[in-house]
Amino acid sequence: MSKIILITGASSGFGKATATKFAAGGWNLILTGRRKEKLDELAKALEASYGIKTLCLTFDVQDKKAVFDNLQNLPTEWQAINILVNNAGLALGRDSFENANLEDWETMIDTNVKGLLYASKAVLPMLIKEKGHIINIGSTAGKEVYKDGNVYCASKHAVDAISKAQRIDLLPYQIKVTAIHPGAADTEFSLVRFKGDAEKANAVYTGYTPLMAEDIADTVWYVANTPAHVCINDLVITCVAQANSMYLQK
Ligand code: NDP
Ligand code: 8X3
Repeated sequence: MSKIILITGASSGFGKATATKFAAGGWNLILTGRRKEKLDELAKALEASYGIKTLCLTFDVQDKKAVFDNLQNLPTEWQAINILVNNAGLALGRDSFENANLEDWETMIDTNVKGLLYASKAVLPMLIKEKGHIINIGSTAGKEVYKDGNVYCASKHAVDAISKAQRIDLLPYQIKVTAIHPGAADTEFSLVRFKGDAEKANAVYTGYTPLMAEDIADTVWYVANTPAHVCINDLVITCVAQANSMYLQK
Protein backbone atom coordinates (compact mmCIF):
# COMPACT_ATOMS: atom_id res chain seq x y z
CA MET A 1 0.00 0.00 0.00
CA SER A 2 1.26 3.51 -0.82
CA LYS A 3 2.50 5.64 2.02
CA ILE A 4 1.06 9.05 2.86
CA ILE A 5 2.95 12.34 3.29
CA LEU A 6 1.24 15.52 4.49
CA ILE A 7 2.98 18.70 3.36
CA THR A 8 1.97 22.12 4.67
CA GLY A 9 2.66 24.96 2.25
CA ALA A 10 2.57 22.74 -0.84
CA SER A 11 1.44 25.44 -3.27
CA SER A 12 4.96 26.68 -4.08
CA GLY A 13 8.67 26.44 -3.35
CA PHE A 14 9.98 23.64 -1.12
CA GLY A 15 6.51 22.21 -0.48
CA LYS A 16 5.64 21.92 -4.16
CA ALA A 17 9.03 20.40 -5.02
CA THR A 18 8.71 17.93 -2.14
CA ALA A 19 5.24 16.93 -3.32
CA THR A 20 6.64 16.29 -6.80
CA LYS A 21 9.57 14.24 -5.47
CA PHE A 22 7.35 12.02 -3.32
CA ALA A 23 4.73 11.63 -6.06
CA ALA A 24 7.50 10.37 -8.36
CA GLY A 25 8.36 7.88 -5.60
CA GLY A 26 4.77 6.58 -5.53
CA TRP A 27 3.59 8.27 -2.33
CA ASN A 28 0.06 9.58 -1.87
CA LEU A 29 -0.06 13.24 -0.91
CA ILE A 30 -2.04 15.48 1.41
CA LEU A 31 -1.34 18.97 0.11
CA THR A 32 -2.20 22.04 2.16
CA GLY A 33 -1.97 25.80 1.68
CA ARG A 34 -4.18 28.85 1.27
CA ARG A 35 -4.15 29.08 -2.56
CA LYS A 36 -6.66 26.45 -3.63
CA GLU A 37 -6.07 26.86 -7.39
CA LYS A 38 -2.33 26.24 -7.01
CA LEU A 39 -2.91 23.11 -4.93
CA ASP A 40 -5.56 21.76 -7.33
CA GLU A 41 -3.35 22.41 -10.35
CA LEU A 42 -0.39 20.63 -8.73
CA ALA A 43 -2.52 17.71 -7.56
CA LYS A 44 -4.00 17.21 -11.02
CA ALA A 45 -0.58 17.26 -12.68
CA LEU A 46 0.97 14.82 -10.18
CA GLU A 47 -1.96 12.40 -10.34
CA ALA A 48 -1.72 12.39 -14.13
CA SER A 49 2.07 11.95 -14.22
CA TYR A 50 2.53 9.41 -11.45
CA GLY A 51 -0.85 7.71 -10.89
CA ILE A 52 -0.83 8.60 -7.20
CA LYS A 53 -3.72 9.90 -5.07
CA THR A 54 -3.95 13.38 -3.61
CA LEU A 55 -6.09 15.21 -1.07
CA CYS A 56 -5.98 19.01 -1.15
CA LEU A 57 -6.93 20.95 1.99
CA THR A 58 -7.19 24.72 1.87
CA PHE A 59 -6.64 26.49 5.18
CA ASP A 60 -4.47 29.07 6.90
CA VAL A 61 -2.13 27.45 9.45
CA GLN A 62 -2.57 30.52 11.67
CA ASP A 63 -6.22 29.58 12.17
CA LYS A 64 -6.22 27.04 15.00
CA LYS A 65 -9.80 25.93 14.42
CA ALA A 66 -9.29 25.48 10.68
CA VAL A 67 -6.12 23.43 11.24
CA PHE A 68 -7.83 21.08 13.70
CA ASP A 69 -11.12 20.88 11.75
CA ASN A 70 -9.23 19.90 8.60
CA LEU A 71 -6.60 17.58 10.02
CA GLN A 72 -8.66 15.80 12.65
CA ASN A 73 -11.50 14.98 10.26
CA LEU A 74 -9.59 13.34 7.45
CA PRO A 75 -11.38 10.68 5.40
CA THR A 76 -10.52 7.24 6.87
CA GLU A 77 -8.30 6.28 3.95
CA TRP A 78 -6.11 9.35 4.56
CA GLN A 79 -5.53 8.88 8.27
CA ALA A 80 -2.49 6.60 8.14
CA ILE A 81 -0.04 9.48 7.80
CA ASN A 82 3.61 8.42 7.70
CA ILE A 83 5.26 11.83 7.33
CA LEU A 84 4.27 15.36 8.30
CA VAL A 85 6.39 18.08 6.68
CA ASN A 86 5.90 21.32 8.58
CA ASN A 87 6.97 23.62 5.77
CA ALA A 88 4.38 26.45 5.58
CA GLY A 89 6.12 29.64 6.58
CA LEU A 90 7.30 33.06 5.59
CA ALA A 91 9.33 36.14 6.33
CA LEU A 92 7.73 39.56 6.15
CA GLY A 93 10.00 42.57 5.85
CA ARG A 94 13.67 42.95 6.60
CA ASP A 95 13.69 45.94 8.93
CA SER A 96 15.64 46.93 12.00
CA PHE A 97 13.92 46.31 15.32
CA GLU A 98 12.79 49.91 15.80
CA ASN A 99 11.27 50.16 12.29
CA ALA A 100 9.77 46.70 11.93
CA ASN A 101 6.04 46.30 11.63
CA LEU A 102 4.18 44.69 14.55
CA GLU A 103 1.68 42.98 12.28
CA ASP A 104 4.51 41.42 10.27
CA TRP A 105 5.99 40.10 13.50
CA GLU A 106 2.67 38.64 14.56
CA THR A 107 2.09 36.97 11.20
CA MET A 108 5.54 35.36 11.26
CA ILE A 109 5.08 34.07 14.80
CA ASP A 110 1.54 32.88 14.12
CA THR A 111 2.55 31.09 10.92
CA ASN A 112 6.08 29.80 11.54
CA VAL A 113 5.67 28.89 15.20
CA LYS A 114 2.00 28.53 16.12
CA GLY A 115 1.02 27.03 12.75
CA LEU A 116 3.73 24.40 13.09
CA LEU A 117 2.56 23.58 16.62
CA TYR A 118 -1.11 23.32 15.58
CA ALA A 119 -0.36 21.02 12.62
CA SER A 120 1.95 18.83 14.72
CA LYS A 121 -0.63 18.47 17.51
CA ALA A 122 -3.48 17.76 15.13
CA VAL A 123 -1.61 15.03 13.25
CA LEU A 124 0.27 13.51 16.19
CA PRO A 125 -2.23 10.73 17.09
CA MET A 126 -2.02 9.46 13.50
CA LEU A 127 1.78 9.70 13.46
CA ILE A 128 1.98 7.79 16.74
CA LYS A 129 -0.15 5.01 15.27
CA GLU A 130 2.10 4.76 12.22
CA LYS A 131 5.42 5.32 14.09
CA GLY A 132 5.79 8.22 11.69
CA HIS A 133 8.18 11.06 11.01
CA ILE A 134 7.92 14.82 11.61
CA ILE A 135 10.13 16.89 9.31
CA ASN A 136 10.29 20.56 10.31
CA ILE A 137 11.64 23.15 7.89
CA GLY A 138 13.72 25.58 9.91
CA SER A 139 16.36 27.86 8.42
CA THR A 140 19.95 29.01 8.79
CA ALA A 141 18.09 31.98 10.32
CA GLY A 142 17.29 29.59 13.15
CA LYS A 143 20.98 28.98 13.79
CA GLU A 144 22.40 32.54 13.73
CA VAL A 145 20.52 35.82 14.05
CA TYR A 146 21.37 38.28 11.26
CA LYS A 147 20.92 42.03 11.07
CA ASP A 148 17.30 43.09 10.45
CA GLY A 149 16.20 39.46 10.69
CA ASN A 150 14.95 39.86 14.29
CA VAL A 151 11.56 38.13 14.51
CA TYR A 152 11.97 35.91 11.42
CA CYS A 153 15.19 34.61 13.01
CA ALA A 154 13.42 34.24 16.36
CA SER A 155 10.61 32.24 14.76
CA LYS A 156 13.12 29.87 13.15
CA HIS A 157 15.09 29.56 16.40
CA ALA A 158 11.75 28.47 17.86
CA VAL A 159 11.43 25.83 15.12
CA ASP A 160 14.90 24.59 16.10
CA ALA A 161 13.91 24.42 19.79
CA ILE A 162 10.52 22.82 19.11
CA SER A 163 12.18 20.16 16.95
CA LYS A 164 14.55 19.30 19.80
CA ALA A 165 11.63 19.24 22.25
CA GLN A 166 9.54 16.99 20.00
CA ARG A 167 12.46 14.59 19.62
CA ILE A 168 12.81 14.31 23.40
CA ASP A 169 9.14 14.19 24.38
CA LEU A 170 8.08 11.83 21.61
CA LEU A 171 10.87 9.31 22.27
CA PRO A 172 8.46 6.80 23.87
CA TYR A 173 6.49 6.66 20.60
CA GLN A 174 9.47 5.93 18.31
CA ILE A 175 8.62 8.88 16.13
CA LYS A 176 11.44 10.36 14.08
CA VAL A 177 11.87 14.13 14.25
CA THR A 178 14.13 15.86 11.74
CA ALA A 179 14.81 19.57 11.38
CA ILE A 180 16.13 20.73 8.02
CA HIS A 181 17.68 24.22 8.01
CA PRO A 182 18.16 25.60 4.49
CA GLY A 183 20.09 28.71 3.56
CA ALA A 184 19.10 31.06 0.74
CA ALA A 185 16.93 29.28 -1.83
CA ASP A 186 15.30 30.75 -4.91
CA THR A 187 11.55 30.31 -4.32
CA GLU A 188 8.67 32.76 -3.79
CA PHE A 189 10.13 33.39 -0.31
CA SER A 190 11.77 36.77 -1.05
CA LEU A 191 8.86 37.99 -3.19
CA VAL A 192 6.64 37.39 -0.16
CA ARG A 193 9.18 38.90 2.22
CA PHE A 194 9.44 42.09 0.15
CA LYS A 195 5.68 42.21 -0.42
CA GLY A 196 5.71 41.79 -4.20
CA ASP A 197 8.80 43.92 -4.95
CA ALA A 198 10.32 41.66 -7.64
CA GLU A 199 13.45 43.78 -8.05
CA LYS A 200 14.34 43.50 -4.36
CA ALA A 201 13.45 39.81 -4.35
CA ASN A 202 15.54 38.98 -7.43
CA ALA A 203 18.52 40.86 -6.01
CA VAL A 204 18.66 38.36 -3.14
CA TYR A 205 19.57 35.60 -5.59
CA THR A 206 21.89 37.38 -8.05
CA GLY A 207 25.68 37.10 -8.12
CA TYR A 208 25.83 33.46 -6.98
CA THR A 209 24.04 30.15 -7.42
CA PRO A 210 21.47 29.75 -4.64
CA LEU A 211 19.78 26.56 -3.53
CA MET A 212 16.77 25.52 -5.59
CA ALA A 213 13.52 24.10 -4.18
CA GLU A 214 14.45 20.71 -5.63
CA ASP A 215 17.61 20.61 -3.46
CA ILE A 216 15.43 20.74 -0.37
CA ALA A 217 12.97 18.19 -1.80
CA ASP A 218 15.93 15.83 -2.37
CA THR A 219 16.99 16.40 1.23
CA VAL A 220 13.50 15.65 2.56
CA TRP A 221 13.48 12.49 0.45
CA TYR A 222 16.88 11.47 1.84
CA VAL A 223 15.98 11.95 5.50
CA ALA A 224 12.65 10.17 4.93
CA ASN A 225 14.30 7.11 3.46
CA THR A 226 16.90 6.13 6.05
CA PRO A 227 16.62 2.69 7.70
CA ALA A 228 13.90 2.34 10.36
CA HIS A 229 16.40 2.57 13.23
CA VAL A 230 18.10 5.76 11.91
CA CYS A 231 16.93 9.34 12.53
CA ILE A 232 18.70 12.34 11.05
CA ASN A 233 18.10 14.88 13.79
CA ASP A 234 19.34 18.16 12.41
CA LEU A 235 20.61 19.16 9.02
CA VAL A 236 21.91 22.54 7.80
CA ILE A 237 22.11 22.90 4.03
CA THR A 238 23.38 25.91 2.07
CA CYS A 239 24.63 26.57 -1.43
CA VAL A 240 28.42 26.56 -1.83
CA ALA A 241 28.47 30.38 -1.83
CA GLN A 242 26.99 30.54 1.68
CA ALA A 243 28.73 29.67 4.96
CA ASN A 244 25.92 30.57 7.34
CA SER A 245 23.27 33.25 7.89
CA MET A 246 25.86 36.03 7.79
CA TYR A 247 28.48 35.03 5.22
CA LEU A 248 27.44 34.78 1.60
CA GLN A 249 30.02 35.26 -1.19
CA LYS A 250 28.58 37.14 -4.18
P1 NDP B 1 7.39 29.94 -0.69
O1 NDP B 1 6.90 31.32 -0.44
O2 NDP B 1 7.70 29.55 -2.09
O3 NDP B 1 6.38 28.88 -0.07
C1 NDP B 1 5.77 29.08 1.18
C2 NDP B 1 4.61 28.12 1.32
O4 NDP B 1 4.03 28.30 2.62
C3 NDP B 1 3.53 28.37 0.30
O5 NDP B 1 3.06 27.13 -0.18
C4 NDP B 1 2.45 29.08 1.09
O6 NDP B 1 1.17 28.71 0.59
C5 NDP B 1 2.65 28.48 2.49
N1 NDP B 1 2.14 29.36 3.52
C6 NDP B 1 2.61 30.57 3.90
N2 NDP B 1 1.84 31.11 4.85
C7 NDP B 1 0.85 30.21 5.08
C8 NDP B 1 -0.27 30.19 5.94
N3 NDP B 1 -0.52 31.20 6.79
N4 NDP B 1 -1.09 29.11 5.93
C9 NDP B 1 -0.84 28.10 5.09
N5 NDP B 1 0.20 28.05 4.25
C10 NDP B 1 1.03 29.10 4.24
O7 NDP B 1 8.70 29.80 0.21
P2 NDP B 1 9.67 28.56 0.51
O8 NDP B 1 9.26 27.35 -0.20
O9 NDP B 1 11.04 29.06 0.34
O10 NDP B 1 9.42 28.42 2.07
C11 NDP B 1 9.02 27.22 2.69
C12 NDP B 1 9.60 27.18 4.09
O11 NDP B 1 11.02 27.21 4.01
C13 NDP B 1 9.22 28.37 4.97
O12 NDP B 1 8.99 27.90 6.27
C14 NDP B 1 10.47 29.26 4.94
O13 NDP B 1 10.59 30.04 6.09
C15 NDP B 1 11.55 28.20 4.88
N6 NDP B 1 12.84 28.60 4.37
C16 NDP B 1 12.99 29.22 3.15
C17 NDP B 1 14.24 29.55 2.67
C18 NDP B 1 14.46 30.27 1.38
O14 NDP B 1 15.50 30.92 1.23
N7 NDP B 1 13.56 30.15 0.41
C19 NDP B 1 15.45 29.20 3.44
C20 NDP B 1 15.18 28.60 4.70
C21 NDP B 1 13.94 28.28 5.13
P3 NDP B 1 -0.07 29.71 0.36
O15 NDP B 1 0.49 31.06 0.03
O16 NDP B 1 -0.83 29.06 -0.75
O17 NDP B 1 -0.78 29.66 1.65
C1 8X3 C 1 15.38 31.96 4.66
C2 8X3 C 1 16.82 32.23 4.46
O1 8X3 C 1 18.66 33.93 4.83
O2 8X3 C 1 16.52 34.80 4.20
O3 8X3 C 1 15.13 31.34 5.86
O4 8X3 C 1 16.87 33.95 6.39
S1 8X3 C 1 17.23 33.80 5.00
